[in-house]
Amino acid sequence: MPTSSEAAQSQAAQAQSSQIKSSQAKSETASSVPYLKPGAAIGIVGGGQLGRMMALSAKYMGFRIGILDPTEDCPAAQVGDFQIVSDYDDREAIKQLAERCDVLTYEFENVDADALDNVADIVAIPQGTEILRATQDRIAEKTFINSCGVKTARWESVESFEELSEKIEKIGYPAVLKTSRGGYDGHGQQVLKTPEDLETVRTSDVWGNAGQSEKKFPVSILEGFVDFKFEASVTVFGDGEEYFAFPLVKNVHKNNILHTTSAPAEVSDEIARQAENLALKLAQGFKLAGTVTAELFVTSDGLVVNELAPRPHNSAHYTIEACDMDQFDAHIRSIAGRPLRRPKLLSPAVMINVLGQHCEAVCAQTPEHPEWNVHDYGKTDAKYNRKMGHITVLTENPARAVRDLELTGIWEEREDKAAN
Ligand code: AIR
Repeated sequence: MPTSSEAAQSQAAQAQSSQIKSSQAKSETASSVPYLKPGAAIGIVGGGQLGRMMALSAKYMGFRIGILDPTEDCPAAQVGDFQIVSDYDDREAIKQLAERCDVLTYEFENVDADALDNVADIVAIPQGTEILRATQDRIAEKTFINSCGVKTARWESVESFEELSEKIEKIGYPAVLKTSRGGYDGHGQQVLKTPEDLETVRTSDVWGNAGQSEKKFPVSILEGFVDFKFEASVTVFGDGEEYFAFPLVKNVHKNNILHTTSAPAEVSDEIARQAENLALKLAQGFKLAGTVTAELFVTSDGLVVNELAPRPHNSAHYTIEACDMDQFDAHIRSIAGRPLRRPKLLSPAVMINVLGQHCEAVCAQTPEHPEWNVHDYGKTDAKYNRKMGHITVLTENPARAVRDLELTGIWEEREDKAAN
C-alpha cells in the first residue's frame, strides 16, 4: 500500500486508466444490479435520518423496508415495515435481516464490513463492502482517491514519534495529524502549527502513551494544511455501469458540524466541470452502486478532496425539493436496478441544519415561514448538537436566503447552551 500521497500519485500515473483501483478498494459491485420488483424488501443497516429518507423514497417505489438499529422506533423504523432491534455488528441479527430481504444497504460507514460479507451469499449487497473498508481508514481512502488521479492534500502515513518528526519535515507546517481509523467530528485530530506542537502530540490522550511503547502509537496520517477559499461537496451515484453527479454545492460548518449548504456553489464553469469529473472518476474507481459524497476544498488552484462518505450525505438533502430526482431516490434506484439519469437542478436552494438546541425556536417560528420546507427526523431526544431535522428554502438568491435564516436568531451561538 502506498504510504504517502507521492507514492499513491506515482501509482496513479502508472495506471492505464482512471478506473484503476487500489488494492484496498477492489469493488465487488456486480456489473449490473438486478431489477427489483415492487414488493421486494430492502434492508437498511442503521436507522437514523439517512435511513429514514432512503426508506421514504423506497416506499413510494413500492418496496418493503426492514431496519436494523439498536433504538426501538428509530427515525427509519417509523417509516419502514419492520425493525430488528439489535446492535449494528450483531451477526445473528444481520443474518435475520438478510434472510428477510432481497437487497441490503447501509446508511453510515462504520458498519462491520465482515458481518456484511458473512451474509453476501444470502442477500444482494450491491454497494459491496470494499467501499466501506476504503472509507473507514483514512490511509486506504487517500490511497484510493489518489489512485483515481484525484487530488488530496499532501499526506504521509505515520506510525511513531520518530516517523512524525521525520515526516513533518517533508510535509511542512502547518499540518494536521489524524488517526487513520475511528476519529470523528475533530476527535483524533491535532493541528501542528510549530515544532512546539509535537510536544502536545507527545502528551495527548490519543498519541501520548506511545512514549512507553511504540506499539501504542495509532496508525495515523499527517496531512498538509490546505489553504481553501471555501468548503464544498459533490454527490455522485451509479449502478456499476452508469454514473451521474449532482452539482457542486458550498458548505459552511460550525463546530465541525454542517451548518448550511448553498446549491449550486458559485464557481466558474471550469471548477463545476472539475467537480463533476472527479466525482465520476471516483465512482468509476469504486464501480459504485449507490451514492458517494466527496467533501472538498475549493482552493485558488482547483479542487482538493478531503474525505468520502459512501452513502447519502447531509449536504445533498437540498436535492429533495430542488432536483428532479433526489439523492435518496438516486440511492434506491442505484441499488434496485432502476434506470438512472442525470439529475436536474430545478431551483437554487439553501439547506440549514436543525440541531437539538434549535428545535423549539424552529417550531415556534415555522408558522411565519411558508417558504421553509421543514424536515423533522422523528428523534425524541433533542440533545445539544444532535441533528434533529433540516430546512430547505428554494430561492433565486441563496446568499440572501442564508442571511434571512440567520436573521431569525435561531442559529446564533448561545454561550450558556454551548457549554452543555
Ligand atoms: N449519519 C451517518 N453518518 C453521518 C450522519 N449524519 C446519520 C445516519 C445515522 C444518524 O446520523 O442516519 O443513523 C445517527 O444520528 P444520531 O443523532 O442518532 O447520532
